[in-house]
Amino acid sequence: MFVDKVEVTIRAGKGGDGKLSFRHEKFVERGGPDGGDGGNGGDVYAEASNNQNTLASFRYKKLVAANPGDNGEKRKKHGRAGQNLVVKLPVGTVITTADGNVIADLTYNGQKELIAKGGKGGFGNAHFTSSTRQAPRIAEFGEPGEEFAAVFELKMIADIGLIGLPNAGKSTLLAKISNARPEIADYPFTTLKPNLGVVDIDKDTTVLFADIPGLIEGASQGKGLGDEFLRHVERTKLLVHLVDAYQDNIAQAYQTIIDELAAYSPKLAKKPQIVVINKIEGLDQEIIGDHINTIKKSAKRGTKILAISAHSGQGVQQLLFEIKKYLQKVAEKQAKTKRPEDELPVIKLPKLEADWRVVKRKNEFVVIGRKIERFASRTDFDSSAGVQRLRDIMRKMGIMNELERRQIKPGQKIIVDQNSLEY
Ligand SMILES: Nc1nc2c(ncn2[C@@H]2O[C@H](COP(=O)(O)OP(=O)(O)OP(=O)(O)O)[C@@H](O)[C@H]2O)c(=O)[nH]1
Ligand SMILES: [Mg+2]
Repeated sequence: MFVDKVEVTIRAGKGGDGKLSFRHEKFVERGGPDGGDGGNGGDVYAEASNNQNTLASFRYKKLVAANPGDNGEKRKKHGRAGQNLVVKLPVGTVITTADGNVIADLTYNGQKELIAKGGKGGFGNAHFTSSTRQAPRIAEFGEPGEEFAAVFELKMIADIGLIGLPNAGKSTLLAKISNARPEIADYPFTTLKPNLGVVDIDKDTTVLFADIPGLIEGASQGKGLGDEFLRHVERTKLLVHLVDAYQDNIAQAYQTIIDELAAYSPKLAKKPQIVVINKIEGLDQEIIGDHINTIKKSAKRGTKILAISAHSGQGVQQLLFEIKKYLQKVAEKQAKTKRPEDELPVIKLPKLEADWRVVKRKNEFVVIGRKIERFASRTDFDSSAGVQRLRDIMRKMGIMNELERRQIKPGQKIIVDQNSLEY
């Protein structure tokens, strides 16, 4: 797995404030309330896109924010809603909160997830006109948008894993077909850590290859560089198993890798493979044919066996063609069997909107709950009418009853969303 990771702040738009105003008409000293509502703040969405390959653009852009809603205005004019922000991220990005809770796991192109909800616009005073309250001197603040510290983590999962004994030519092949420039040399263990290369098979097919260090007999017991690098190809769709045509014992060279895969994980051993005999540029067809037959005897029935020269490029196009064909087959099968959404561990925000709790703290009572906190965030605590309305809402929600049951005394403080009001 190749990880790219950035920390950002996500901020949805604040809702616009409601307006407190009264109609001015000729000859009328003070008309009815006409303050419009604030517009809702913009939401922040994350969208997975194949056109995005890295998180590099977030290295310096640390704030990801949607626009706020406009404030309400006189003459019942509502504020305009803030524009939503759609953040394009590479497929494979996982978005978590700073403490590691998964918010969205972007696994397929075009997947779009809401990650932060904009604040609701506050009601203007025109909203509160009723027969009993003809001239309300009350307007709400817009609610803040959701905001949190987030981590974008891109786990690049290679489509194809290159495996084989040291010196088989894995890095040479990667260099031939991709943008990667791995180290290549005629001694074992040239590659010490995995290399990743992007391969454009044709104009519609881009494939990610992982070249890992060579395996030797006993790698599962720590011989050579060990086998922990196999972790990097565990989630690939296909393994390309390179065998050096100049090995004294082709069958054994092939079998060593098969055994080491099985020792690492039976699941990995079952992963589909294309076996590729490499370095054939100077060899007779007959010898190449013998090599292919040798491997055919040990390989599972139906295994594709090809011969190439990573150096000269002979047979490489055909290999890429076979890889493309195989990936298409996998994609078609996936499309038939399940929709991508089925396996998404997307965690939605809690739905406990209306729930609340009262906690006693020394001389004061703290009210916790999403809905009531949202009301509080929209309340102007300097306005007695605003505070009274919050009290009314708390009574309606049953919070006042609970406070009374807990023997709250007049003058004691009630804390909601870091604001306080007196009982
Ligand atoms: N003649 C010939 N030599 C090749 C070919 N492909 C690779 N080689 C040579 O084989 C040697 C090993 O190549 P690498 O690409 O480093 O092999 P590797 O499998 O990545 O090796 P490790 O990283 O050590 O596991 C180098 O000297 C290459 O030049 C080929 O098609 N023909
Ligand atoms: Mg190498």
